[in-house]
Amino acid sequence: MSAIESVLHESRVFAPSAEAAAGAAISGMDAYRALMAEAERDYDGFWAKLARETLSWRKPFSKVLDETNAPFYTWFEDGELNASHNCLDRHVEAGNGDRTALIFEADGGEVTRVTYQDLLQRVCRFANALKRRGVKKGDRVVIYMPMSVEGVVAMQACARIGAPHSVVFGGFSSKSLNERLVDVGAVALVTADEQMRGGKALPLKRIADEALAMGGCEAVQSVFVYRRTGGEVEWHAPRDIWMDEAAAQEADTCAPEWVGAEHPLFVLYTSGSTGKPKGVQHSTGGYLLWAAQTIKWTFDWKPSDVFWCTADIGWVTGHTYITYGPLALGATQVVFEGVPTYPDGGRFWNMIEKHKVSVFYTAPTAIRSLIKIAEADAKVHPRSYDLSSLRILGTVGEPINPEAWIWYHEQVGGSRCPVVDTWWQTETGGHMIAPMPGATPLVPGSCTLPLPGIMAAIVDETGQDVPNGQGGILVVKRPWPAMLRTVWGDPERYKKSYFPAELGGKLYLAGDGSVRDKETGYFTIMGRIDDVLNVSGHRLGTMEIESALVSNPIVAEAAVVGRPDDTTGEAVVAFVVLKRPRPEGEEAVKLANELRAWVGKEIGPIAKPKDVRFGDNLPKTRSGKIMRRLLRSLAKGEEITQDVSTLENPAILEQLAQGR
Ligand code: 6R9
Repeated sequence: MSAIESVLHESRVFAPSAEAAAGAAISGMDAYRALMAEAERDYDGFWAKLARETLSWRKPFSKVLDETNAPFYTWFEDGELNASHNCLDRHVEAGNGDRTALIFEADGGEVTRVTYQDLLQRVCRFANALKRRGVKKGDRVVIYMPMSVEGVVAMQACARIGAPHSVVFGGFSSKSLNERLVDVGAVALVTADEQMRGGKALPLKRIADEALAMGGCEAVQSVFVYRRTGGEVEWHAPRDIWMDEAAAQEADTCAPEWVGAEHPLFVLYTSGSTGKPKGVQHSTGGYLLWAAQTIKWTFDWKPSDVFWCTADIGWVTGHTYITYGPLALGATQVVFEGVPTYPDGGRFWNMIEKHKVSVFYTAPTAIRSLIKIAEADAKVHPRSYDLSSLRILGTVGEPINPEAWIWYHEQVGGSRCPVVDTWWQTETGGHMIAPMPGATPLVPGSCTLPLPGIMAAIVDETGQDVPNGQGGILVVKRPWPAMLRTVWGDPERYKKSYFPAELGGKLYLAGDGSVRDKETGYFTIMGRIDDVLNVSGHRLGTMEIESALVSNPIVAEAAVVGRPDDTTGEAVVAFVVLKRPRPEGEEAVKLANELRAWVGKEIGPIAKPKDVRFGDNLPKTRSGKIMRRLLRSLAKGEEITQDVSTLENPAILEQLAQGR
């Protein structure tokens, strides 16, 4: 049975325990339905109330949703606020300055605690340092940093002065970093000397120097460098400046820059179905509201919780569920520099025990890899640790197979903690379809129901609703506050990608396929319907990888598809035609490795194909179109049962099926 089939046949239901329901803010399905009904009755009123309760506004808004320039929607437009003020000052002002904001654990295990008061001062110092270097409201700052207190400080400092940040994941190559610096028009870059992961140092500053030297980003006047390891770096004075030295000269107060609710808080690049990544632009007010609100609902968050989201700040999950959401609520959270398997596969469980984590949020790919390790070695099995502090478990980034869900529930959560499977995207800003732990009965493999106010639905290719039980295209029918506002510098692409005319121009197209259960209406996500792969929860465009491959001088043509993978969810398979005769044997192995390294260098190690197969050609129709569905079957090792009569060169299938 395929993973999807096993999800669709899943009949186990886990109702909230009486205890979980009793202590929850949203308790029981009637409470959920009442919120949903409230949103349907008075959409503006519903959101306005949440925005007033959850955020602190410098100038109150009088308008809620404005649809006049659809699909360029605005929310709370005449309101003014500052994200960093909401995340820091207001907690300090309320007397909670001594509360721990961050429990930072480094790769090697050292722990640093930062209170809200400390964090505010550090953010102010760095905000002043940015200003001293001429960075002002509206300027873009790229952040290319390891997981660190400094990374959070850099993001919050940008928010404080109204300079939208664009965080680039530390695993991306110099070329990817260069493309993002150029596209977003950065005036400053914040990086580190090196990054530590699993005991290994990676030269971030060197990659950043390379990216800057590639050109097109001459507007970058300042490079702030966080001294993480003390490793050697090349220095370009006066452009380069140590982050600690810059901050030391500055005052520890900095008045927040009040911005309109629609002011861009950040731009985050993500893969789409064409070659070039899209700069997803988020607002300040609507985004921050949802970052905080979803933590209250999906994780039933309480002030006594110790929250831990294992994502990297380079992805949207790290933005919403590390830098913004938890801090907006005044939460205490763990921030982790390292990897789940270092020094051993018990690292997560050890940290949960040590820091008494109560809400734990991670990716299915991490769970799947830790299952394998734990089942092979009792010492690092979750049962060897005291995980009794856990209350709620969450997953994000990709579908979770019921087997992994059950293991997570039983072995990590002691059959006591609800597992919330959260479906959302870079573009949606925060959770969209997810259970509420005190209300929603859980079904492994299903993200259950839309959160209150989210009008998710499944439609066919013409935008018509399909009945439950019938698969289709996942859409959102009404705008919501945390939705992306545009694609940076490319409003046309925003319209075309997310509000396509074929669906009527009014439905938000998520890019995922989905089906709702006949009886419960629960959603199950069936994966992307476009040319986007999901490898270990990371989005990768097949076209992006293809263009990286064909930029290699020995490659004539390449086609990339995904293949289901037990650990990473999907794996990248590349079919390659060289400008020289098709290699075989050792030569093929050698060239495949070279091409993998090439892709690692062009995009980043996450994009490296797991499998590279060489052919004399690719399967094409007579009109020259590559038949990707055939390649997908070949990648899976399936027998070709499809109609191949339109194929120009059927013999090629046998060659490509053999692999290398
Ligand atoms: C938050 C994040 C978004 C894509 C999305 C979908 C997949 C995310 C999921 C899930 C099944 C879940 N996805 N959560 N699929 N179940 N709970 O991951 O953002 O990196 O933009 O990826 O990830 O395919 O469209 P992003």
